[in-house]
Amino acid sequence: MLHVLWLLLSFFHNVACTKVTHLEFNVTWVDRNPDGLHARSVLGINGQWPIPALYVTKGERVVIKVSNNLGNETTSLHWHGLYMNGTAYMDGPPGVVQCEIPPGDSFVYDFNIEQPGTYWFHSHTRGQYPDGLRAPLIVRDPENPFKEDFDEEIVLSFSDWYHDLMRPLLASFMSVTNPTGAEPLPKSALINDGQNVTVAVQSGKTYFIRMVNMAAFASMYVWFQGCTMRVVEVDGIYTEATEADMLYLTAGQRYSVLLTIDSNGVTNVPFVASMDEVCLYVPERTLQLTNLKELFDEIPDDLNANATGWLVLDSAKELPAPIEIDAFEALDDMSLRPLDSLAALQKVDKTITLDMKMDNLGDGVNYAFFNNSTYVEPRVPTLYTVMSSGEYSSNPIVYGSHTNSFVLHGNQTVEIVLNNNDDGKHPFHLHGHAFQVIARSEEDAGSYSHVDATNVPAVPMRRDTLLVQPNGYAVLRFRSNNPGVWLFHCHLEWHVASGLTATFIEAPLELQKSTIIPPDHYDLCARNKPPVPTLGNAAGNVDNLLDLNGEPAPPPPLPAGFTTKGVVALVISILSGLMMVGMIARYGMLKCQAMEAGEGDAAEGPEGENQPLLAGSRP
Ligand SMILES: *[C@@H]1O[C@H](CO)[C@@H](O)[C@H](O)[C@H]1NC(C)=O
Ligand SMILES: *[C@@H]1O[C@H](CO)[C@@H](O)[C@H](O)[C@H]1NC(C)=O
Ligand SMILES: *[C@@H]1O[C@H](CO)[C@@H](O)[C@H](O)[C@H]1NC(C)=O
Ligand SMILES: *[C@@H]1O[C@H](CO)[C@@H](O)[C@H](O)[C@H]1NC(C)=O
Ligand SMILES: *[C@@H]1O[C@H](CO)[C@@H](O)[C@H](O)[C@H]1NC(C)=O
Ligand SMILES: *[C@@H]1O[C@H](CO)[C@@H](O)[C@H](O)[C@H]1NC(C)=O
Ligand SMILES: *[C@@H]1O[C@H](CO)[C@@H](O)[C@H](O)[C@H]1NC(C)=O
Ligand SMILES: *[C@@H]1O[C@H](CO)[C@@H](O)[C@H](O)[C@H]1NC(C)=O
Ligand SMILES: [Cu+2]
Repeated sequence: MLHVLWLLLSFFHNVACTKVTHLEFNVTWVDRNPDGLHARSVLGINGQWPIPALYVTKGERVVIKVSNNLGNETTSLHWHGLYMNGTAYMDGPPGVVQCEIPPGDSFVYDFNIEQPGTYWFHSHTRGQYPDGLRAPLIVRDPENPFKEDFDEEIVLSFSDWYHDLMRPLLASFMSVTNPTGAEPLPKSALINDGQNVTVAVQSGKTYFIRMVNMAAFASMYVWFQGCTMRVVEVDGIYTEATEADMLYLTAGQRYSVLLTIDSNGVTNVPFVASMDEVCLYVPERTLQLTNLKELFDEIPDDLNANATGWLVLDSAKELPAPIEIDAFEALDDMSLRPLDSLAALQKVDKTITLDMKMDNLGDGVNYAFFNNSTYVEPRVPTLYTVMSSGEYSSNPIVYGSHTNSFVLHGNQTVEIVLNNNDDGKHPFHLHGHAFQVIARSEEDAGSYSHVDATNVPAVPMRRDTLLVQPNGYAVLRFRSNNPGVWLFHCHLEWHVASGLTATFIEAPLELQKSTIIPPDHYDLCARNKPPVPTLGNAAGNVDNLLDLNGEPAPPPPLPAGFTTKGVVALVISILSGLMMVGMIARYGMLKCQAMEAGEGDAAEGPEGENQPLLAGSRP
């Protein structure tokens, strides 16, 4: 029955006169060395990496068959910034709107593109996209309001790059030996997944330059030496042209600018992507990291924080090194005004206040929390719980105790108050929407107080990914006019791993009525190993939707009175102990060698005995 309905639906879908683009993405490992310092496996598509930008046109329908030929990892794709209006089940995150695509398997994404602008697509499988599975997604606009103002388009992606693969990095990040949650540091900055990029330009022409930060962790300052840009798009939203000499892009953010190449510019123009090092070394976290590093006598490698490219007017002339600058002064995105002048949403129907922090759980590992709750993927993908829970779908309990789930009624004005009670900067991304930014504090402003609500900008900036300052706040508003299940999470991939995610279930009853999940989505779950249930609540309980027995859960809290500092002290003392043992062992070994006696056991003994102490306390 479902199959027939689905066929009928797709038939009517097809007869409408939309252009349909069919693509096949064969996801495989390929070997690359993008910073020239270290060759490694990266995730490519159809044997290509860098993965070329995907160009589509507004109004088009795309059908993309993704085949997972990785052999040793599952995968999925998310279309960052697209509203997926009517096709929430194509949004991508496993455990939320679909199941993982297992190795050797495939899955079809099929959706209409209704928004123009600069987007990107990336894996939404745990920790995967920084291994390379990401690329810009450009939606061309036949009615681009700036189309008279430029001659050609340029796409630039920025990224941080790690020499190790994400699997081992995640294991060391989410470990009792890293109790402060210090994030692994990248090795290099990349532009267009490489370095020393040159882009041919002509004097007197104006370029529409689309920029995407696809990094795992690093925010980037970006500037074109000696040039002033005019910002015209932020995360898919056209803005009134706004001058800027420098931009700041967090992971997940995009900007488009108009840049005119001055006819008296005689030389080639360097442009730089420079990592915000303040966001890489969060004092509270790296303080401990430094101690541990010192303890291990491990000097961090040089960080290649800057990537340079050139706009080339004359390829016969030299590519000058960029002039070192002494201050980073980027445009404040709060000053941007959407071109459609959409006024601030007033009369808030529902406010969700989220206090975020990082802390340790009983396994000694550092996690991230919204109101003391860290995200753990439910047993049943949340969208499938919506579809199979009837009227209970309006009760947030069915989505589990560890998914930070909030049910939104349709067509309401929703406000998110986000208090960042952490010392780090966090870029927050909402799926399925662009939000208005009603307020964003400076660093150390403390929590938002509704008394501050007097200064609402008349026409607030809208985007889908926003930087929130350390120990500061942000207030976001949007209309719940897009039934679906949408994640709200920090876009630093490390913090997704540590649980900094919430789930918005938007208009679930309407979703049930308006949506038929394509049958191959459920089939994919059945082919997962082990199979993923697609019915019932977060625990997969069908009979009693309010019974969450057996739901996936985080480790228990630390014993009362135990603090992060305590864990750090403990870990340091254990590690120091191990080092001592190690030294004794090495000393012993030397002695053994010197004596050439059969006492080698004594040398290896202590290490052998102590190793499990650490290994055993890992999750
Ligand atoms: C995907 O690429 C791999 C490696 O090149 C190849 O062996 C395989 O046949 C391809 N699969 C598809 C579905 O194209
Ligand atoms: C880019 O140029 C710099 C400076 O010449 C060089 O050190 C670096 O290795 C180059 N990067 C690549 C990937 O070739
Ligand atoms: C998966 O395969 C790639 C490519 O062969 C390899 O580099 C990587 O280490 C493998 N991952 C694991 C966890 O074995
Ligand atoms: C990167 O560029 C900034 C700004 O010019 C400069 O201050 C910094 O020293 C550079 N970093 C490196 C590692 O060259
Ligand atoms: C989160 O905690 C804050 C502070 O206790 C509280 O005001 C807020 O209502 C809580 N949010 C939710 C969604 O429960
Ligand atoms: C988190 O838990 C602590 C300790 O139980 C409590 O003091 C604090 O108010 C809670 N925070 C929120 C935002 O609920
Ligand atoms: C929201 O408004 C749209 C368009 O007016 C309508 O189709 C939809 O049914 C409404 N949804 C709810 C839950 O009221
Ligand atoms: C989704 O579609 C509905 C109906 O066309 C429309 O009212 C709503 O504004 C759309 N939502 C978004 C986020 O585009
Ligand atoms: Cu974060």
